[in-house]
Amino acid sequence: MMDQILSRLLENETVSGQALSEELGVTRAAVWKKIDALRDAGFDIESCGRQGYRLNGCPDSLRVPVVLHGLDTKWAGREMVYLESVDSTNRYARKWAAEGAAHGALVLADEQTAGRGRRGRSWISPAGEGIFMSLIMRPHAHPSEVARLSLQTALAVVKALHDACGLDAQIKWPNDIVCAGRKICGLLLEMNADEQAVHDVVAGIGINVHQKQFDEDIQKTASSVDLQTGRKENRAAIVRAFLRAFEETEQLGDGLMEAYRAHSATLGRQVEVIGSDCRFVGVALDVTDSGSLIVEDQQGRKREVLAADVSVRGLMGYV
Ligand code: BT5
Repeated sequence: MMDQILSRLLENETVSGQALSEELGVTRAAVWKKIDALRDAGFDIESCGRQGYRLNGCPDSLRVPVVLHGLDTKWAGREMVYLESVDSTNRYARKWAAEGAAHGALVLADEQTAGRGRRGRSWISPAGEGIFMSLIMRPHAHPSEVARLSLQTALAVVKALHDACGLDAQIKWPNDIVCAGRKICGLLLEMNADEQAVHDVVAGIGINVHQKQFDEDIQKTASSVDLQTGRKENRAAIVRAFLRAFEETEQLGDGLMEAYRAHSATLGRQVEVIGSDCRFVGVALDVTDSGSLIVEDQQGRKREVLAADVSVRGLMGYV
């Protein structure tokens, strides 16, 4: 009911308590209680006598009506769930996908208590500080084509940060978004497929937005959007920009690889490839359509490196 009241307040200049109570089939006292709860959550709601209520200001909230307000996408985020706290939005989204969530459904959380990184690593997800979201897709694709979605997701995040915050971020292969040499976002794509077909893909995106400091182990490698722009950015605006950018990057067709290369922090750099059974230094030359990195080693051999297998470190630091 809180979200229904919130969307009326976002859509109209003033909303009468009477109209709300009739529409929602509850007492005016019940409406008043919810208005109070919204005020407690930071929404600036003015009571204007008989006219009812007016919304004068929104906090930095990821509640569904706030994110939907001004969203102009066709399919991305047209269905959305917001959770104040969840173990992992990817875990939640995979379950929702298995239960039949639509293509484009989005899970958003204000906090994750067990945010997941790749290969059993964790993603630090403090309440109110970041964007933790998972986009569910049902692509008509062969499992081998899913890598493209990973490149597309990375590009959409870069575009969103540019459009919403004017930030120039880059993609550190395979799945980090970096700015000034530090990680501001990590991506985790998980798919549910058999040999012939992909049933669903969940693209998990964790963006550091408001953090001013980080846990000791990531202090030297992590940053946040606010630290980079020097302003307090708006999380809902970034989510909307991401959903819009995701649909736009879908239209790129063959241009996707070119756009990806243009925003790569890895290509043309000396890198150290660290795998479970190999370790070598070389120059990153290209990323293939299937998402592998082509590295020329010191013997001049071109080696194809799969994202799932290795970590890549720049010789001069993290990127
Ligand atoms: C990633 O893994 O970068 C993927 C992170 C994906 C997180 C999103 S949040 C929404 C969705 N739901 C989930 O449960 N997950 C996704 P990886 O490349 O393995 O990087 C993990 C490593 O990054 C950790 O081992 C830390 O060293 C570092 N790290 C952890 N939290 C960080 C943070 N908030 N900012 C920067 N670095 C972090």
